[in-house]
Amino acid sequence: MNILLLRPHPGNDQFGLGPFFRIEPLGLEYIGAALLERGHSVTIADLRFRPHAAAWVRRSRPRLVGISCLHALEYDRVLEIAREVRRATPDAFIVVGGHAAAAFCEPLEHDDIDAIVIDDGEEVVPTLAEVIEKGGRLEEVPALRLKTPDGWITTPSLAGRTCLDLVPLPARDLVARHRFGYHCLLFKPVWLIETARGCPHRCSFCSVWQLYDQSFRERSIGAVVEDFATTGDAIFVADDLFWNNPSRSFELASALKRRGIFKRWILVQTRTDVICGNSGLLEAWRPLAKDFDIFLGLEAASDGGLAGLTKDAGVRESVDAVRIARSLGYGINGNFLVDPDWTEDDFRELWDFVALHGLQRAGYTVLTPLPGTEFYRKVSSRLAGQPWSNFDMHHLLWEPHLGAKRFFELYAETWRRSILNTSGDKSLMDWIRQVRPSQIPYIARVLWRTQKMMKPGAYLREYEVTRPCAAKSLPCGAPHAG
Ligand code: B12
Repeated sequence: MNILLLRPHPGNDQFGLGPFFRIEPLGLEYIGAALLERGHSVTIADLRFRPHAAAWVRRSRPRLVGISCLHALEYDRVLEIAREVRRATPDAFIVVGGHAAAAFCEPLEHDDIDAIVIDDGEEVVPTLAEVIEKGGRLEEVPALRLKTPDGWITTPSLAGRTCLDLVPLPARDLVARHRFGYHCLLFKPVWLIETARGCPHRCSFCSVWQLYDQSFRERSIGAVVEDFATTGDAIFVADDLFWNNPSRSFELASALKRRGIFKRWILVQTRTDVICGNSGLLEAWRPLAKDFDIFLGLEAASDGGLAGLTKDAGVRESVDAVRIARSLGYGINGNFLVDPDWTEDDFRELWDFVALHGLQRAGYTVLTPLPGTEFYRKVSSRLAGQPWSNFDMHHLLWEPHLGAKRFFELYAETWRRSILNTSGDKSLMDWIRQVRPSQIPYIARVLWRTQKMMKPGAYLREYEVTRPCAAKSLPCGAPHAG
């Protein structure tokens, strides 16, 4: 059967560094591998490079079209693509899946979509393809929200969590034509590798543990080593929580070394307390790449702030983790969450913390109730009418405590204190001196774009344009109605 898998362009990405992190659609590549194994003919089209879904439909003549929806900010875009596909091929079966679709599927329950996969795709999509091909009962395909003549229904769950070794390696050849388009800032091309999935922790803003019931699954060492051995020099590790299982992580590092694997760059994401308890593990991993960066969810500058996010770690761990990682030669990138309900003092506390611990490489996002979290359920009545593209963590979804104007002044000032501010401690010339001549135009573009994040007026204009109509009639500073 001909199957077309589509990765949408996320749409509104004018704030943040989204366009400078273009990562391969690994979920679709695993699903692609599972489908190829069953003898199907699979095309993956990355619409971030060639946007017209209808052209891909004409070329691949699919009976089944899968659209991925990784982030909540993509819901509206996914619906537009489903509409375009439906017009181009009215008889094809259209299924949507991916993190945001599985974590919160309601916005996708629309006539142009036939089903939504609410669990991992590599087990469900091949079963779905088989049932469509043989004309079986769709209600028996597990883990679906399914459109029926009587409305949307939920099919039975999978028997258990999908074993990650069900599909040992992704079908990366299916995106070979886009390989040189996948990059993280200056690292190009970049490969995305998954060694484990899920997280046992319970941070209130995160939808991952809530989707996977705090489970944590690992791929076998052999499969991961093979994946590292057959990919390129710059690796983004997709794991929600790297180094979570120390003994297995030691074993993986040894197996990679035995195979002679050495990369130019590796990026992993982990928690501060994982680093504090495992400096030996970090020592074992460090020789595996020339540059090795860690992305840390630092989130808040005080124990109270961290407790409010159910982080289950304190600022002591943040400070120690940064010290340990730096002493071993890791680069630290992090992120802090800025709460719309903050006072002026909260901003100052964050600035002082960043300055004291030299965290100017960290970034900042607006604390956002992401669909699929308890936090979202609690505040959803305040969010009525918000376009989904605003759920990118750079938009305000309700009027902040300080009023939008003052909030954005302080938010922009927070960014001005980062190394991205070319009028700050690190000038444009300092950046340019660090890169090769051929990279200068690109780094100039990145910096030009990021200066916008330091301009309160840019946020304020966007806020006025994109907030729901009902809220627009309120004077600035007045709380939004329900
Ligand atoms: C890689 C990644 C990115 C990359 C690239 C994403 C991209 N555009 O391609 C970058 C770094 C750019 C990124 C950015 C952001 N991200 Co992101 N990202 C991830 C991450 C870490 C891994 C995704 C991945 O590839 N996993 C590995 C593959 C194998 O798994 P998978 O994608 O889940 O695929 C499986 C299933 O979902 C399903 N499936 C997947 N696709 C499909 C399609 C079909 C048709 C079907 C049936 C099934 C299916 O089957 C697959 C195989 O089992 C996830 C974490 C996560 N656990 O999902 C966060 C995550 C998706 N990101 C998140 C967020 C919040 C963001 C940002 C908003 C963060 C920010 N501070 O700005 C930005 C948004 C950028 C933008 N404007 O688009 C949140 C989303 C939460 C939500 N509910 O919306 C997540 C869940 C992280 C988190 N802990 O909260 N992200």
